[in-house]
Amino acid sequence: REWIAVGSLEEGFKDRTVLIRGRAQTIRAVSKNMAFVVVRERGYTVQCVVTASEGVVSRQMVKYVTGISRESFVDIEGVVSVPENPIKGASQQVEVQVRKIYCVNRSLPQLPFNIEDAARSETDFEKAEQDGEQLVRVNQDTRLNNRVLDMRTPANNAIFRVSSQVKSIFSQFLLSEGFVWIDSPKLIAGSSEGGSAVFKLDYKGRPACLAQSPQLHKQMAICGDFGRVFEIGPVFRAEDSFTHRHLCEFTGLDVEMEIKEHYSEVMDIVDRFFVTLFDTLNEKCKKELDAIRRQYPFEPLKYLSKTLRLTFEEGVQMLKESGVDVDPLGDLSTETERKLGQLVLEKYGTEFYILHRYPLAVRPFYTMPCFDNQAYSNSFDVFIRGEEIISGAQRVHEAELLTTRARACGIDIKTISTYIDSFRYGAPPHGGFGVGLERVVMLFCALNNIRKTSLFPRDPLRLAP
Ligand code: ATP
Ligand code: AMO
Repeated sequence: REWIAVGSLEEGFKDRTVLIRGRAQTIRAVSKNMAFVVVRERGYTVQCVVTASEGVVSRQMVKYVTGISRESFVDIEGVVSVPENPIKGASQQVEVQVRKIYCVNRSLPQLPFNIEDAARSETDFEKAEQDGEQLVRVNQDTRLNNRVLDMRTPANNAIFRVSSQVKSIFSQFLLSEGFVWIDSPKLIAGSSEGGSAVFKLDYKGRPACLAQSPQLHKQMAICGDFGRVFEIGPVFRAEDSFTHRHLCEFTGLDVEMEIKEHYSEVMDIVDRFFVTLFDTLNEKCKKELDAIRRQYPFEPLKYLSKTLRLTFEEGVQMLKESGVDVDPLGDLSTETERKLGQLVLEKYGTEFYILHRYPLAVRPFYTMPCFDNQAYSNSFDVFIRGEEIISGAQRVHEAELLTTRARACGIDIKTISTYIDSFRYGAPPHGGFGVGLERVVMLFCALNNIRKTSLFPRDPLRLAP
């Protein structure tokens, strides 16, 4: 007798007595003497057969089993067998002949939706339509209102395992490159990115807000001589409209580092980190990516071993040549970013690239202007499948210029005075970038909505669960 994970049950266990714990996903009575229970654990399923037989399993036991509600937790002791025909409706190709079954914890009998329904792919729906079958669709709001149930589908469970790997690879990579892991405050006096998208709150009688990014404090850590820092933490944005890629709270992966000569040193880190990330995910998360792909089919991301870098001007030129009219000193709209992504894919064969030297006017106040042309800046955005996942730049490290730039961008200097003062005692040239974790996972897996990659998404209407 040994506890075995459902996902590892295979032919090698034939005739062995095993103990499994999982959820009763479906319970089906065939007769008074026989019932099937599909048990699910961490997205893997196995069919368990309860057959009444003298001295082994009683008829009452079969009846008891049919009374267990779906999603209840059960412990099963049984013998592994290998059926002749392939098993439909379970991931494991062996069965467990039940000897004992114990209901550890019961679910309410009425579920908001069945997990199998929430786990279906578009292909399942198309096939059912052809076969004249009616399948239940579970819409996004129902899923998110019952997120705990929704997380139980194999694809969703896999998404957050991938997300966990991204954070792990990010921290391991940066620690090995000599970065120090910091935590900056989330309660701050003013906006850190400029603009109005801040959540205001009362801090013991004083106005305060939730940090829009760790921007100011990660730079202050550089002034504190850490050389290279990173952070993984929540970022709050009071977004006031709905898109497939904006949340009001997301996880920021932030980096800040001294620069010796050029902001390309920051892009080098982006380049090496992301190539490592994609390689490692493809290698270590095969099972998870397959589980996601079964419900949401996607092509593996195309990326180069050395990340393509284009200047903003080159991007504008490519767009113009393809007939898209863009302001050479303005920002790119979501639509033009997508178009440029397509053009880059056609020309360079990559869906991951860096666009740098953005016009200064469209970047935050702390961005360093280009030395050779003040209309541009030492900044960059990074794209996956035509959508932004990173903003980064060299920063202004001189207090007077910083003050002038902040004023020009309409920032109330009083709210950032301690930040500006930290540059008055000598500051090294530095730069960094911020990555949106949920966007990286969404776009790596070509998912269509950021709510799929946020465990408990916060958007303008959603504050629960
Ligand atoms: P960043 O914060 O670095 O700018 P982002 O992806 O939010 O990252 P924005 O520059 O804010 O990019 O926006 C790019 C485009 O996305 C805008 O031109 C606009 O079309 C669209 N957009 C941004 N925010 C919203 C929003 N809250 N609602 C609708 N559309 C938005
Ligand atoms: P930015 O505002 O571009 O830059 O944010 C960095 C990255 O965070 C993600 N992101 C979002 N993800 C989900 N919902 C949102 N509302 C949202 N807004 C942004 C994106 C984006 O690329 N301080 C700078 C970074 C830096 O220069 O170091 C900053 O915050 O993936």
